Amino acid sequence: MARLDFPKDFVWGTATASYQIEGAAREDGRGPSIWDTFSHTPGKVWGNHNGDVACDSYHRYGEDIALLKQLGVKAYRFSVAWPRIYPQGTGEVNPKGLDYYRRVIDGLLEAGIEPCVTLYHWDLPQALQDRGGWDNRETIDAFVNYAETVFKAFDGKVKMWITFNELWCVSFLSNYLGVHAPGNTDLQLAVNVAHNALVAHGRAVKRFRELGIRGQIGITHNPSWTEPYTTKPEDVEAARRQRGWQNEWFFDPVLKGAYPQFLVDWFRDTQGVKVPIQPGDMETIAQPIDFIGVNFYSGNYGRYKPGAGLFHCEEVQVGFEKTFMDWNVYPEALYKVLSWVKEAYGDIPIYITENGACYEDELTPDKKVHDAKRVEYFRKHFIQCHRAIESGIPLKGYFAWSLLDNFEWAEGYRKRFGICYTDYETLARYPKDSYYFYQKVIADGGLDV
Ligand code: IFM
Repeated sequence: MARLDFPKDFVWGTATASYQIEGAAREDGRGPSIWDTFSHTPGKVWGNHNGDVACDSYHRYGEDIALLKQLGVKAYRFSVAWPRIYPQGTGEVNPKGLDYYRRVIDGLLEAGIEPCVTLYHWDLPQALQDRGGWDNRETIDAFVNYAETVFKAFDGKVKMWITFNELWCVSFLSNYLGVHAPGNTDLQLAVNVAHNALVAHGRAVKRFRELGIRGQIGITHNPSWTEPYTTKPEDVEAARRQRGWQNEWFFDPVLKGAYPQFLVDWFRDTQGVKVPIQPGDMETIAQPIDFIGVNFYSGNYGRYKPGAGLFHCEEVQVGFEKTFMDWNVYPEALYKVLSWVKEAYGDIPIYITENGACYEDELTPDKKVHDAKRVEYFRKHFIQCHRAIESGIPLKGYFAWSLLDNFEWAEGYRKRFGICYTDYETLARYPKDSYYFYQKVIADGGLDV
């Protein structure tokens, strides 16, 4: 047996997002978001579920904070719902929206937990979508204005800020693959959305610095790892394109100030799609940031197959164990992603801002959940985190996804990622075995493997 000790200042945390947990969709002046529209459109979400009530954290945040305190985390990552602050996206600020987050933030600080705020975890005000959403550069101005309001309101209390969560999902999953709100299927639109949101990120970081807001700011991407199935050049190239789409397309502009040229060429030559770069955009996007957030779940093997997806890359099934999302359990891919970040971008501090697994959990009659597979998933990923730190990668913290079972977007409530079980009938929360496992890892500052 070996002992894996983590650095004393390693930030252990857990994460959630506004639309997935808050509910209270029409309360205290909150305006509609694209997720209200999407989830209320029949057939878009499994079981036609929606986030009207979710985990009701808008009213039960005190219970959530008590769970976090008992868990022993140093930090809690949550997102602010833009339509609570600006119900129409711009215009008059809604003080009741800010009050809610003030209550959450003060509660966390009283419990000795650092709040980590994500400004955009997908709930774009519907009023902005009606004017083109992220395809319209006016949305960039609206975002910077919203960010400024939130920065000023919580300056000094929040020390860790994240502009955007997972722009691959915001752009390609939502506007090319049509799986998430607003549900479009247009590649040029998806590329525009990614670009404009990246500009919004850069402008918000710039504003953060100009205002002298205290703390650190970064962005969270969701890299995946496609390993070539063979060393044949066509397989290597196909896997490289697949990784580039998921990874470099978002990391390079932020950390290098340019899109990966091989993919720019690919989009132009094979799809007739161009990146709508305006003068000054790339400098704006590449504002220095303090850390990079990595949300990691899975990886795979890929090989060249004409016509397979955008990049002629087909996934090869090599026998990985799967989660209930049908995602491969491939912990070494986390190490590969972290190694690639260091190799490609140098010593930028990295936080794993999400990692976790979905399984079919059952609540026993005595209100326990024996989620052994999730425990094993965490254990294997902690081993890779430790390995990364040992090899000199500046990994500073880890946020488990998620504190609670919650609204899993197009999958509704049937897919559970929580370390606490949510009973959607009563809205009671029950810590699972994985919660107690994580609690012990945090208390011990590491684990035996
Ligand atoms: O639930 C999501 C989260 O909102 C963003 N990252 C992936 C999670 C699991 O799908």
